[in-house]
Amino acid sequence: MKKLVVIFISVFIVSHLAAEDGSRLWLRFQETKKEATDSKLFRSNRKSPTITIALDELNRYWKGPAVDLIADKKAGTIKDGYKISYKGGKISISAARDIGLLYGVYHLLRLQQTGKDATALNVEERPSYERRILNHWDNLDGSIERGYAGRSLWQWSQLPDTLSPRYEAYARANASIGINGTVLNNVNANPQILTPEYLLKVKALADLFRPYGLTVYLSVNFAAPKAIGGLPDADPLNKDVQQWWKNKVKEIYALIPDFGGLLVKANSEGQSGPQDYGRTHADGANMLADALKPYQGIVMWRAFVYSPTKEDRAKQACQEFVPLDGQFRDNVIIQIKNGPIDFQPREPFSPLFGALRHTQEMIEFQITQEYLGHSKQLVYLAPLFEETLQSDTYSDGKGATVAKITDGSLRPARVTAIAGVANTGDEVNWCGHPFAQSNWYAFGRLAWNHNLPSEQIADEWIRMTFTPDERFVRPVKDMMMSSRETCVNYMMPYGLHHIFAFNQHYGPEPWGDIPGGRADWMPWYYHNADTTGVGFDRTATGSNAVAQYFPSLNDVYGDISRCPENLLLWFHHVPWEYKLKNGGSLWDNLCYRYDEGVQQVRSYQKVWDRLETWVDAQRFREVQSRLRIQAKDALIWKDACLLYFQTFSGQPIPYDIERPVNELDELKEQIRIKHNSTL
Ligand code: GCW
Repeated sequence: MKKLVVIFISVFIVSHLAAEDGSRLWLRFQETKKEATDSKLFRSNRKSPTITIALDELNRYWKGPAVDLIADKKAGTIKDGYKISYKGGKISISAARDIGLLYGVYHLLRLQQTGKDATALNVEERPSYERRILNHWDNLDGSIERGYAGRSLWQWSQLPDTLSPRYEAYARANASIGINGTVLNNVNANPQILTPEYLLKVKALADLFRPYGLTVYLSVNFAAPKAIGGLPDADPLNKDVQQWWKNKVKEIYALIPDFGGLLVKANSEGQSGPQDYGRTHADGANMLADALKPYQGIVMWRAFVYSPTKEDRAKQACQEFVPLDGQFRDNVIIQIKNGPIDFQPREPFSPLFGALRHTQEMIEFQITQEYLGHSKQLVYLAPLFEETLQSDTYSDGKGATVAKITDGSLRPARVTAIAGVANTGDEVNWCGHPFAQSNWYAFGRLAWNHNLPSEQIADEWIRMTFTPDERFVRPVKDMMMSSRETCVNYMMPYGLHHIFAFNQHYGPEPWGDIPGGRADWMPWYYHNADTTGVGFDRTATGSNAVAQYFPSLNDVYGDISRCPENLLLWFHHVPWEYKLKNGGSLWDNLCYRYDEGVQQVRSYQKVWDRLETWVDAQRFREVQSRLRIQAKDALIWKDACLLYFQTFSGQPIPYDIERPVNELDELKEQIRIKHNSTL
């Protein structure tokens, strides 16, 4: 009998929770049953499509007291900000813009969903950045560069006539976390996006997104005037080229009056740019800025530029852009990746932050996990984002954090913005890994408030996405909060970087070499392992990249005894027997770190398996099977890196940790086969 009851209960739990496929993201509000007259509980002094959405959300999901939405140009709120107050049994949300009211409604729903008290409120919110933008690396053929959650959400062949219901769901998800811009296409841009045919498709999306406050931007190919405009060149000083862009921008604004602007990857990784014509990045950016200026559009010009010269790749962005400081128009903003190389598991912040004193700067994060385990590994990225934003650049003495440099508080800025490379695709759960949704969420929340602790964001997300029950929230939060460091441990501890398998950037390939290939794409370029030690000497005796940082930070980074250990091999070539702060040698510590990473993933498996009763069957299994993959892959990372580096260190792997279970030659062969199958 007892057994039967147990079976009955577990069947009940499973079937009760089984309906979840992750498609609702963190927006798992429960419909409230209201009488028709209840809609009077929610009122606004203004009508607009945005306010209709806000009222509808309240009607469907809000269980608390009556809410007034007060649109008031003089509400005293900044930009998209809002105020929420509670008086006489009623909640009022006031905002200068309609979108502020919608954001306020999502604030209330978030409180409700996370089990927080939604009365006794006295809240004023204002965004850290005016433009909070997703960058989609989506191609027009439906593929996504570095996308791991299926194909593009944009069904270009069916647009503009057929509109997928996911477009609106996407806009709503973004609005719920304050994201207000989206660059629809890959920075490796197909010029076709600017043809009249595609612009009509873009307009259809812009029209759908507008009520959710989501503005559309496009990436453009600098050579477009040549590629689709029939001009002989794309020289930014050529009057015909300038006129072509002016006409094109006019055409865009005639279709999309609130179009946001253009994103450009120029003279980088094979993309064309002004340097093709002996012009500078400023010449190129300003030409586009002049075309956009009459419509209040902006240019986001990427600083991700490097070429295979003898110069350390980490130095090249500063070398290119610092001499141009002050030459950019006031509607240009330089979009800088968080680190000087490329979205690695850990990098120092890019030294370009703060180095441009008369040029607006924005940060670009990567939400899609190109270098952090794709959609197979559980890695919560908010601690990485937070680490960079709170890094002190010392550009203006102590306290000049990347956050303050980019949000306009340290230096006046006409445009403030932040970008994240999206991790969405057409998979049912949007992001592939159920936990990858947390990275989209976290990016939005940090873009709204860059001082939010990543732990608080994780807490909110878990409660909304799974359950507010503490017995679930606590262990899952611990797992998320340590997950980025875990990934660093089993992939690239102590500042190692870019030792990934060529091109696919998933597994390890520290031995990787393509004879005659670009040195700056080869792992050995970055790790420099030899019998004396490992790491990239970026001090004065090496590339001297440390000199690009401000004093006193450059002294710290440049001094092996003061350099933070988590960046040691980024800045120094360190002898294998060098003693770290704990007294152990670099080699021994490296081994312990890799092993620790493996053990941490195994501990996540244990944590997750114990939580089965709290999660619906589908999402439970999806996470469970991905953790199994992650555990296997962490072991591959450890064995590959330790066995490979051991060929240089010549030292034993400390006897108190698990022995490698893979042969180096077999690992090399496996990766080689993988390469061939993806070619
Ligand atoms: O990280 C590298 C990626 C490229 C990407 C490039 C960039 C869009 O491997 O796929 O191209 O960065 O940011 O431009």
